[in-house]
Amino acid sequence: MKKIVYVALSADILHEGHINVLKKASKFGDVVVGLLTDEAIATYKKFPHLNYKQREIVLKNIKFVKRVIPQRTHDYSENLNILKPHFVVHGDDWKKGVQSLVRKRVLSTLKKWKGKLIEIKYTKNISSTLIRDKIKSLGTTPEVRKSKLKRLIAAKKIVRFLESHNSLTGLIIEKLNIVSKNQILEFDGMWSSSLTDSISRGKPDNQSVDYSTRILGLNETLDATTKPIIFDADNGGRNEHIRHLVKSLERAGVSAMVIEDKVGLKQNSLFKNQKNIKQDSIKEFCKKIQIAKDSRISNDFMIVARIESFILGKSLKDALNRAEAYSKAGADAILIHSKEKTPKQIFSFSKKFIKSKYYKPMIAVPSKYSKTNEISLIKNNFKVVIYANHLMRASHFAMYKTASQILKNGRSFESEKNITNLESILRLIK
Ligand code: SPV
Ligand code: MG
Repeated sequence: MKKIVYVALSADILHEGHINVLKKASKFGDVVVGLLTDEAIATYKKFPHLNYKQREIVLKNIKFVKRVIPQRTHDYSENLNILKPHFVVHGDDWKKGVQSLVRKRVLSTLKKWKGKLIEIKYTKNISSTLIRDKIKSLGTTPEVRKSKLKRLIAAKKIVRFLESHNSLTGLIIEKLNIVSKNQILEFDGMWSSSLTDSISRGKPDNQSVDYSTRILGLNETLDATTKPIIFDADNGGRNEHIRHLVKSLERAGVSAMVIEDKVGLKQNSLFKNQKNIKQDSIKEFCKKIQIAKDSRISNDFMIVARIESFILGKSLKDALNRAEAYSKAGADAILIHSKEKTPKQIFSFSKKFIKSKYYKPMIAVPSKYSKTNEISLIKNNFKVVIYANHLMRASHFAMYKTASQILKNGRSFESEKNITNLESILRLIK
């Protein structure tokens, strides 16, 4: 009987380095590839371009591969304990960094049946990360970008969006990543906020800035980025206009449109006084959701219903009734908003809604209850978190401070330590 050789791969971008590993592995026996699922990859590195099925097809057709099985965690133990392979083969580039702990676990697991780890010399000057960066610089297509949000929701414990109001903020979201506890942390996409789109144009958040103007601005961000976008569409406007809005957003490659159940002249939901603001009737808002849903070209485009019951002082029961009705009408996700300092309202909602037969993924916007962290949102079954205005607030704070300092000192020297240095700004966009 031939020996079993286990190789774990993401196989999102295959290159000669992978073929080298697989070829050498096949010399030791039958190669079983543990193909990392989207979920497994999302826990420690950048989300794959291709989904599991697509990656599986490619691998199954490589002559050095005997079998492909899913590896559902970054850790190999589960598959190793089932397969008990004679060998595990990996490139020798995983001794340091986010993979080193996984390597240690592989070694200790293999010990149980005297399996061996074979490490193959890393192929120089080639890596998926290098290729990925090159591909990123080429950009993306609207279809690929649009489909990302659904995939992220299916694969990640929580999907993290941050507000963007221009290309520069988009680029920060696109590029920033930090390593913490053996994981690469990054934002998954951009929230196109009505509040910050308005403020950046010196207008109030009451639909003074129309959709066309906002989408024109968004186009610049689309040019500079590849991550998915959730568009804040206020209440979606008149029913007669929704079809055109959906069309424009889809064509641009936006992944989701959030519509809120308010009518009449809107104001921002975080204002204390919401006295003159009216909520739509369930019936009318469901009609709006249906129109939006019927206008879609692709199932990848998500219609998110945003419930303002808590903002307007209404009850949990009202919010739940609406959530079920909106879900039945076709909403793909529910954004439950609150302007309380604690997450009590939204957690009381999620506790009930998760049990509903009309359950849909829930989105939280912790602007006021900002002490609430992602771990507790996950525990309370939220799938998406939107940090809705923070890059705008950060830049306003820094700009105000710098402008005041220059006035006060009659020169700019004192502000140098608070601002990005010239060298970095010049090199920011290569
Ligand atoms: C926005 O960012 O414009 C929003 C969220 O709609 S909130 O400001 O809380 O209304
Ligand atoms: Mg808004």
